[in-house]
This record gives sequence, C-alpha cells and structure tokens, in this order.
Amino acid sequence: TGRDTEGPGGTNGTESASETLFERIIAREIPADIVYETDTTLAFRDISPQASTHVLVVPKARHRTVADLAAADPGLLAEVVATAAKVAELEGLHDGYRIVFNTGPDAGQTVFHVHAHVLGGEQLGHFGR
Ligand code: D5M
Repeated sequence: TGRDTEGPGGTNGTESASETLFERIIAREIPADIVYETDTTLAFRDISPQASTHVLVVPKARHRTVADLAAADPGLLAEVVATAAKVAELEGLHDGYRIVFNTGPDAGQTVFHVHAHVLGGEQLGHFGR
C-alpha cells in the first residue's frame, strides 16, 4: 500500500502494485464513458451516479489526494477545476453544480488517484451524511 508521501505513480518501485483503476481508464485499458479530455486531464461518467449528472475529473498524472496535488502541482489542480467547469457547461448545468474531492478513508475515498466529482442536474442536498 502506498504512503501519502509517494509522488505521482508511487515510488515503491512496483508500478503495477501502486496502479489504480483510474490509471487503467486513462490508459484506455478499461472502458469508460469519456465526456471530455485535455492534454492533462480526463473526464468520464461515474459508474454509480449519485445525481442526474455525475462525472469524475482526474489529472492524468497520479497524485493520491487533492491535498497532495495542491502541494505538488497547483497549476494542474487548476486545470482539473477548469475541466470540471467545462464539463458542467457541456452537461448544461447552468443552475449550478458541486465539485467534491473525497479525501481519505473517513470521507469515503476509495480510489487513491485524485478525482473531482462533478455533481448536478438537480437540486442537491446540503451536505449531510
Ligand atoms: O470515488 C470513486 C468513484 O469511482 C465512485 O463514485 C465510483 C467510481 N467508479 C468506480 N469504478 C468506476 C469505473 N470503472 N468507471 C467509472 N467510475 C467508477 P471515491 O471518492 O474514491 O469514493
């Protein structure tokens, strides 16, 4: 298992061991419903949507959490957010949307390749459990 101090791709010398599902989607090894792509980011539909529109945005470079990404490459974090805004525009989320970065196990983060959840298309509940 990787540590929080690992850089993109991990540094434990066993690249496949540290590879997540999202690296495999980025590499087109696993199919995904891709809605938008830039040189540095990829957006695809969540397989288990929690709102009418639920799209995940990932940087192609691996960072475990949004905090790691902010520390290592703030420009890339801005690109993730810009891609999320573009997805919202493409999906017609003109009345607003939510960007969520689950960070760590207590938040329910299950895939340790940072991803923004872009949620919208309906009135969303205000936080809660
Ligand atoms: O979010 C991880 C998200 O990843 C969760 O909402 C389900 C989604 N997921 C899992 N497998 C797939 C595939 N194969 N395609 C698309 N989306 C997927 P977290 O914040 O880590 O809980």
